[in-house]
Amino acid sequence: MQRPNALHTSAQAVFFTVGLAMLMLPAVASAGQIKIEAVTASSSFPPEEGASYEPTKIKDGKAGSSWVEGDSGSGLGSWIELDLGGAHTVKEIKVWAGMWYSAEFWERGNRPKELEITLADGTKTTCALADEMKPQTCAIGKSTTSVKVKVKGVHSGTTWLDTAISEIQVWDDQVNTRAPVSAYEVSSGLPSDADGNYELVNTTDGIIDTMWCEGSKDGDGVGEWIEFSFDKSRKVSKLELMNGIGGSVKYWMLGNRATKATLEFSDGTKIQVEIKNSGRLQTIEFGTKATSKVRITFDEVYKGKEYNDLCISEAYFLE
Ligand SMILES: [Ca+2]
Ligand SMILES: [Ca+2]
Repeated sequence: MQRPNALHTSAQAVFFTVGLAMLMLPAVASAGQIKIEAVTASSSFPPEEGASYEPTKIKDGKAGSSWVEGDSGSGLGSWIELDLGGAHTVKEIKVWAGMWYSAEFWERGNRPKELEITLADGTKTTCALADEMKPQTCAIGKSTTSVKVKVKGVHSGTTWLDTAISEIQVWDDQVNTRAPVSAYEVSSGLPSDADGNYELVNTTDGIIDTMWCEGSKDGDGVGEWIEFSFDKSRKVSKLELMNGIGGSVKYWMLGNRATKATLEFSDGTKIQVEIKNSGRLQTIEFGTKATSKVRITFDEVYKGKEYNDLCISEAYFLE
């Protein structure tokens, strides 16, 4: 199983992934997430072999694309500044540190270890980042029109001296209409491979090229289920879903997509819904339900051209 950001060192494969980026959706924003209007950086690594590392890669909604600094040395002192297009109360930023193109690339390049965060009024804070291939949060708690992130320490990669950040999300203190998920359960899951993991939590990260994939050996996804438990009973009425392998048209075509599913709520009631065989984020309305969890059992799939695994890239229940 390969993801759209799978590790292919051939220039052609890299070019293909990057070239398709323009055809795909922008980042999956939601209430609570602040749109980054523009980005500037101290430097960027020059494009090579068809792949590019410019500052906007930090806000394209894909973990598989990265901003990589192009300063001489290890990247200490390099910075990227996010323009929020106006004043927002920023609660926190979420950082995908390092090159998430694949687990191997992540190991090979430098990952920030400490970030100095400077707001528009000059306020500075520092944020320590663990050396883990997981999104990490830096608390802010202030109103600002921009967030500047400077690399003050690095976890050294095994091959490249340059420091990368794959994605940054900026969150405000507003109520998010997407019901918060406190626990995830699945009928099966594809094991982690060189490209990363396929855990259900990937469907609620706002990143289009991370996903859950079922892991049944011979099955095509029919009968498999995913379950989202909320922190408390929530009144939900819509499911926002990105079907299949997100992030690239080519890989989307290769994997299975769902076309019909049954939603089961905590009172035991069930509703069957149709799911569009589309790579865009779709909204499925099912009437208002007060529930503390929803299980989605897939009843029907459309088979992809190569991988007989059903994948879902994003899934949110809206209040
Ligand atoms: Ca990115
Ligand atoms: Ca995702």
